[in-house]
Amino acid sequence: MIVNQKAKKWIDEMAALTMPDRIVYIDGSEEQLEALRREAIASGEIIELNQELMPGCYLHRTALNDVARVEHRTFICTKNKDDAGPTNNWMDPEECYEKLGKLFRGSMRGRTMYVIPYSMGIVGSEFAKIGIELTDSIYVVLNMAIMTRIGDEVARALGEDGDFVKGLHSKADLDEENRYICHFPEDNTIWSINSGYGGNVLLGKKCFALRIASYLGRKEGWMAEHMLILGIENPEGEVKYICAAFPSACGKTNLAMLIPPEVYKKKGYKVWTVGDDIAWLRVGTDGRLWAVNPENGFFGVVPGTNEKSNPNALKMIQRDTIFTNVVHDLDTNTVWWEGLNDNPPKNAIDWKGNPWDGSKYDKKDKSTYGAHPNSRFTTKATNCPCLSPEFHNPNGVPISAIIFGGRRAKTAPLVYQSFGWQHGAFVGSIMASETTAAAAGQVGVVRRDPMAMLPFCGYNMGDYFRHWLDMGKKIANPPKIFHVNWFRTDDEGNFIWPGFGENMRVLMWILDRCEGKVGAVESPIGYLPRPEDINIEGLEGVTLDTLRELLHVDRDTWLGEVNDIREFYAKIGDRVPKEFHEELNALEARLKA
Ligand code: OXD
Ligand code: MN
Repeated sequence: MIVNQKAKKWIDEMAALTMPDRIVYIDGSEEQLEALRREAIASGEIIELNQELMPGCYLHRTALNDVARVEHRTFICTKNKDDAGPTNNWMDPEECYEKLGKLFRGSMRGRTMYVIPYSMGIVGSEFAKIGIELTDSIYVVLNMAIMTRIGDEVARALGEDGDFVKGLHSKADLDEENRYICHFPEDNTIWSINSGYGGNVLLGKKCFALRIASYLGRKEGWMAEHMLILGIENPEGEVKYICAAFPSACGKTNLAMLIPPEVYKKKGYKVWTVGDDIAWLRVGTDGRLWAVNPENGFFGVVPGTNEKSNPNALKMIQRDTIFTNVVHDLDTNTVWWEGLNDNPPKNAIDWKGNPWDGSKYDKKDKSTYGAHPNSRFTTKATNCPCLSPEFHNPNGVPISAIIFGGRRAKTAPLVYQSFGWQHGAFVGSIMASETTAAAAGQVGVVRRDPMAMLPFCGYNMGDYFRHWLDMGKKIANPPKIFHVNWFRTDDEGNFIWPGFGENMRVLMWILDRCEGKVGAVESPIGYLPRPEDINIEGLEGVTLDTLRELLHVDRDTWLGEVNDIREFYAKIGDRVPKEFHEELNALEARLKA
């Protein structure tokens, strides 16, 4: 039960606006969730899958026009336009409340409003933050129950006068033209209307844990980042932790759950997953940077998940999982997606709800695909076979290395190390990647995506860069900062590096660098590994020559990058720290030397 006075008043106001028939408070109990599942099955909102083969698994299909985050309809509403900055869409807060208020008015008529108290981070821990989401979607309730900690224990932690993020969501009528995902960082508020896609409506995730939290982090002296967190345990049982930022759908979940190659496994190395998408970082009393994963589950991209790419993920989605927009195999009442195996079902329904015959599926012809490229699983963190025991530690884990990465066919080498925190922050700021299906729009275009935060930074990107530099000054023992690129291709467009579990070989070089155990070659862009320092034992098809190719830095291509970055900085404007311009000039000078 909610006893918080501000919350009660706000819920009353939002109910008066949206006019639901009923208000149901979500207590977090299994009985209540089960009753909601039954209701959603009866209405067709979710389909119950084969409970013998896949216990606790369900399938949901979104509307056809509602399959990804909508960045062009996502707004940061600050009083001063410059505080949102040129990389965000902006609306004046009053204008936005008024405009969306009209859309929300009566939008829950005939429906139930669910009140979900949720915590990002371990309930009641020093670093956790509380939100309340009001929604008219059972799908949202069921997903929030997986992705966050919800219910009575959160309402108790909120108490009578605690602060919380106010999240209002209505599917309304899923009208694309009136779809808005709006953030009001100055009053801890999120309004989302006319969507049912996870990234737009599970308000704890991108909206709160990144956009609102990045704003709060700057105010309060910590950081909210689009990063996975993993631990590598050596044969002596010591674990070192790494955070890595990649743009959406570039393999964060796969890297977070990787299985070490045989050479490492037999020596006793293990990999532990702490998080796959979001890290909240703060400076510990020991002067190191500590990370927690504020989420409680994984909302991952399904296509491409298989026994080779991510066996841990495949295992964890066999039970207690909600699938969205994958193929429904009618013979077995299970699910299928592109990249799972070579046996697509013949008697099936595709993500659009149409009959689908897998014998007509042709890998080379996307029009024959049955699952949406951004189809998703939602599953509890505790389902993950390699979940770190530290996942439950409210203090989080100390970070040895930060990795930035993107999907680049040519420019970026397999790995390089920055010269220090300031240069490392600069390396993060110039990140670029070829776009994927996680956001609506054209796929395969290169776009600058600083720290993988372009769609998720809740304030001016220039101020965000400054915050990175300020944080660096507060960390006595800062993590070392690296950049990786698993996606370099040869002239025929084939990936040169095998990726997946083999990426551990690169992580090992990174950790060796952190511990001063291995040398490096200084290049204009940073420290590069000597090819012989990347362990390729037991790796077929990769030779020292392959590594030389993967580590090659082409000066002309990079001088082209410099020009592109200069234009990008100009777009962000005069809040880009002068230190970053100096780093860019220094990079150019080194390339020309
Ligand atoms: C995600 C995304 O869902 O980045 O994690 O789009
Ligand atoms: Mn993400």
